[in-house]
Amino acid sequence: MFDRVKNSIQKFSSRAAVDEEAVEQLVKDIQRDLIQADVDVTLVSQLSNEIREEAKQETPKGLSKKEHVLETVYNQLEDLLGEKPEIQIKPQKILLCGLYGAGKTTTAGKIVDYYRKRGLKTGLIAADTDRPAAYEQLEQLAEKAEAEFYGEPDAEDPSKVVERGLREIEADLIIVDSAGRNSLDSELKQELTDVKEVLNPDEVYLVMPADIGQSARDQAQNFEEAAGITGVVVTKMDSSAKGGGVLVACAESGAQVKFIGTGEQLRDLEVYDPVKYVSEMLGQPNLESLLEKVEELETNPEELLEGDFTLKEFKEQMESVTQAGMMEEMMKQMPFGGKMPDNISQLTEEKIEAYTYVIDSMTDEEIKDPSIINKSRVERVSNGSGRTEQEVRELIKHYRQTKNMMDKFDKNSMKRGNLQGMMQKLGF
Ligand SMILES: Nc1nc2c(ncn2[C@@H]2O[C@H](COP(=O)(O)OP(=O)(O)OP(=O)(O)O)[C@@H](O)[C@H]2O)c(=O)[nH]1
Ligand SMILES: [Mg+2]
Repeated sequence: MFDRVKNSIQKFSSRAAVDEEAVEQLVKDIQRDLIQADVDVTLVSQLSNEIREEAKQETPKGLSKKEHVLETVYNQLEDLLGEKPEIQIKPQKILLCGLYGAGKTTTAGKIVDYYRKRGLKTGLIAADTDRPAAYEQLEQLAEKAEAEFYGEPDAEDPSKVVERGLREIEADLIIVDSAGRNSLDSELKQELTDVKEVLNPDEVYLVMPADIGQSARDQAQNFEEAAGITGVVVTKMDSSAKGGGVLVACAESGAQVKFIGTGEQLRDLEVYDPVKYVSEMLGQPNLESLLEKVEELETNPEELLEGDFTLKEFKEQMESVTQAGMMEEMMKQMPFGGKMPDNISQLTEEKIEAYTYVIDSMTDEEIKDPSIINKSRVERVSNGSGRTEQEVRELIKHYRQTKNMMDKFDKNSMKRGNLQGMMQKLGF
């Protein structure tokens, strides 16, 4: 949905004149985009009317007609997508529930990973006593996410497992993974009630996959009645075009989306941020996701120093800054001020495109450790990418300079507890 709406908005933005016909075209395009994402038609129709009405009003001082329309679209989309949750990094017990295959177990691993990276001691309890291998699946995830684990391979009563797990595990943050069902039947209701009684959870999150579209609304309402959910995790946003529909449906039913899952790996979890989605759709640069990343690094500086900042990350970083078109701006805000090596701040989109080809011609090994790229490798990469050897060498140099800078940045500014100072330096 987000890409589609973004395209429609770009189409509108590139118009020379904004007249009634242009607004109508934009409304039609966005209608189609939202309906394809399985957003409720009544809501789509309301949004369309709001945009049409607002566009007829006098343009506020200081705005062009185009900006006025875009601002209206922005506000409307933001309303549709609900609020950004407040995710506190504090000790708590979370129960995950949902239907078969929603992504509960995977999400359990992702959430403990998220909190561990932010300094909490974590634990997982396997309360899915129905599905064979559920125990092993969670145990493996616990190992990957460095969480404590409690489960009983042949247990029958989930609430008993939770009771014993709570005694065994010593952690700040505990997640209980429950069993799925085809539907929210009386058995599942009872099971959740029993588990809740012994666990006394701070949060009960309903896990739903993006592809269920607007039926998320009824599901959220039913689980709310049965289990008193305090939030929702929408998974598989990466593999469905209906994610937008789920997000809108949740906002409508009053269920707050807390996290979204964007892939199968532990790191593929994001705090739900509607403002970010909307600003991305409207093509505005966004510092918030950068800050998220900074925050993650702050409690985990080893990862950066261990060479996690490979050419691949470098490429992603380059792409994100040019997309936003604000390399300069961003660099000015950084703690090292204007001390950026000149040639880094002179990165042009053209150059970055060239670099992208160069990186695509490298082997995984070379991307991980560019220091192995000797003369003959430079030659090969140059031939493969259709770029000059000079450009290949230049890229490696840029990468090194950036990595050095990141290392310094890390050591000086990201020490535990120093985030606040850093935020201030960043101008927040
Ligand atoms: N692409 C993608 N796949 C996901 C995501 N979250 C989970 N999956 C996949 O979805 C499948 C089901 O995930 P599980 O975590 O086992 O789901 P579950 O709700 O625990 O399933 P049951 O315990 O059988 O009810 C697995 O193959 C996961 O890898 C996601 O955000 N993106
Ligand atoms: Mg499971």
